[in-house]
This record gives sequence, C-alpha cells and structure tokens, in this order.
Amino acid sequence: MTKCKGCGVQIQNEDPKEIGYSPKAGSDYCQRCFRLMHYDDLQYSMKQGIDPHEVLASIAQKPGVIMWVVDIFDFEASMIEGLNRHLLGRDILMVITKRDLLPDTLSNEKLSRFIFERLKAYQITIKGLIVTGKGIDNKDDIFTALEQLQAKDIIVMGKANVGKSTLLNQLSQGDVLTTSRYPGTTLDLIDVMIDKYHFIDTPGIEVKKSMVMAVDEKQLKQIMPLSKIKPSIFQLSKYQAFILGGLVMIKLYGCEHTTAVFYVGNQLKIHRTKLENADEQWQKHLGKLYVPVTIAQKYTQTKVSKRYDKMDIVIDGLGWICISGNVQNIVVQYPSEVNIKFRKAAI
Ligand SMILES: Nc1nc2c(ncn2[C@@H]2O[C@H](COP(=O)(O)OP(=O)(O)OP(=O)(O)O)[C@@H](O)[C@H]2O)c(=O)[nH]1
Ligand SMILES: [Mg+2]
Repeated sequence: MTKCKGCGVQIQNEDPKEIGYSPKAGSDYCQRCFRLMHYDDLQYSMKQGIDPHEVLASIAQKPGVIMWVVDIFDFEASMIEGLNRHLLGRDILMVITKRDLLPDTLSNEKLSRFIFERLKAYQITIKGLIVTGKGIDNKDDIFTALEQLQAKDIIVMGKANVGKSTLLNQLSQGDVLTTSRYPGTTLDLIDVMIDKYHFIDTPGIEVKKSMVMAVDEKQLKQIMPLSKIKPSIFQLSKYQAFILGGLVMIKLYGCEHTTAVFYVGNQLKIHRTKLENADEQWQKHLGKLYVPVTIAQKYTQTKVSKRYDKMDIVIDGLGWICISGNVQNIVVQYPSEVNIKFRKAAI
C-alpha cells in the first residue's frame, strides 16, 4: 500500500467516495490532493475529520523534538491548553508562521515580548522561539535551533491550518506536501527527510470555535488574510458601532479620545454606523450588504469594560480589534459557535 505524498493517507483505487482514492494505480497523490493542488478544488471537507486526542496521542509516542507551529495572526486559536502535560518532558521549539501578514513596523522584539507574555498566561514552556513567514528566509535560524537541541527526529505539530506543511515545503525547498486554506489538509503522519533531519508532518489538531469553522468553506477567502494586513484606524467619540461583514457587531458606549484599530483580512468590509441605528441596520442588511454570514447565523452578546490601557478584542479565526482611550462599555455580538477573548494589546 502506498501513502499519498501530499496528505499521508493510504492510496486506494476502489472507492471514489472514500478518502485516499486515486483513479490510477501507482499514483503518488490521492485525487483530493491532486484537485487541491492543481485546481484549488476541495472535493470534500475534512475539517471535522480527525480526532485531536488521537493526533496528540500518536505525537506523544513518537520520539524526537517537537516543533510546535503557531499562526501569529490567529495566535489565541493556535494555543493548546496543557501542551507540556500532553508532551511530558519533551523539548518544544516554537515556530511562529505568517509573520508576513503583520505590519513591518512591528519590531520582532515587541512581538517576542508579546509571545512570551501570552505563553506565561497559558503556562506553556518552550525551549526556543523562531519567527518566520512566507517570503522570510530564515531557514538557517531553524536549523541552528535544531542543532542546539541535538534534534534528529522532529515532529511538526500544531492546530489545523497554522502552516505546518507550508513550513516544511519551505524548509525542503519543494512542493511535495499539500497545503491549502482549508483546515484539515494533512490527514496522516508524513515523513520528510531534509539533509540529516527526519521531519514528520502531522494532521492539524482540530480548531474548535473559530470563525474559520463557522463559515462555509467558499467564504474562507473573505475572512482569511490573503496579504499583509492594512490596519483600519478609526477615531471615536460618544457612541459608535461597527459591523464586520455579517459576522460581528461591536458597540462602544461613552467613547472619549478613543481609537479602534482593526486587524482583519483586507477583504472584510468594516461598516461604521451610529450606535442607535446599529441593530436596525444589522437586521436590514444581514446576508445582503453585510456578508459573509456564518452557516448557523446564531449570535451571542458579551458586555465588557476596558481592562487594559490598550485592549485587543480577539475573534478566533477573524483577527482582532485594538481599543485605546476611554470607553465606558463595549458590547460584542458574535457567532455563538466562535470564541472571543480580551487581551492586553499585541501591537
Ligand atoms: N501569509 C502566509 N500564509 C501562510 C503561511 N504559512 C501558511 N500559510 C497559508 O495558510 C494556509 C494553511 O497552510 P498549510 O500549510 O496547509 O497548513 P497546515 O498547518 O499544514 O494545515 P493542516 O494540514 O490542515 O493542519 C494556506 O493557505 C497557506 O498558504 C505564512 O507564513 N504566511
Ligand atoms: Mg498540513
């Protein structure tokens, strides 16, 4: 039995409806990978397909250094609670991806400080940190860190869609592994030899309660950042509301010298409205002017007061909004199946 070089499943030639199908005997790739690679066509979604406990358990059994891949744009959703406990005594090298999406004006020192503060809050200990992204060539830093850890076998793991396979393709200067914007691309462990190192690509650990999971796959292009984020900055006074696509409404009460900076994909429309009209506008335009919407279209409201001088409202899978200045109250309306968090500003 051969394994698909792109996603790791066993290739089979019998059942077109089952995973691993290829019409040709002896092919290197399954039909799903072939169509993803060449036509950006998702034959079937695997976003709910892989049991995260099974993935973590199989990773824990493999000897080697853990390369934990984390998406800087979706940092909070990339976290794995109790990671050190799941991987007791193992060396963890953290590799941050998608740095290219954040503004160049943000220094790496500031970024590292933010990352270590967040890791402390999550009680996660790492042995090293590398920040990289598309178009950033610091492969040498990664290999130097692996050398220091005396790594031979390296297990590349992390949440779905953080960029594990993309990173490995970059390190090997090839395009062997299948990558896609759809979570759940890699389906089984895949061995990748790069020089003397034996890397293992792994299926992403399921991301729960993310906007990426809440919208239809066809809408992903509208919410995921496709290029460097251009932050949208608004100066606010008194009462203001914002509607992000058809996904989130943020109401700000009692603003005084307040600034809101939106770090979301550039394609997502940000609608600014008067607070007193916001609910009416939402009802009227949802699914028409205000798109995309989630599949379930069920929403929850949370009321918060500003906890930090500069506070981020983080919406998993969508980005974050940094609020500074005075605000009496903030009400966030968001899809019930999506996680939101409040943190000290990242930028
Ligand atoms: N801008 C940018 N996009 C990236 C980067 N790394 C990955 N991506 C994109 O993120 C998406 C997911 O990448 P993959 O490499 O398939 O992610 P993965 O972690 O292997 O995903 P699973 O196999 O589903 O767990 C793709 O659309 C990639 O093009 C990066 O450094 N910068
Ligand atoms: Mg992958």
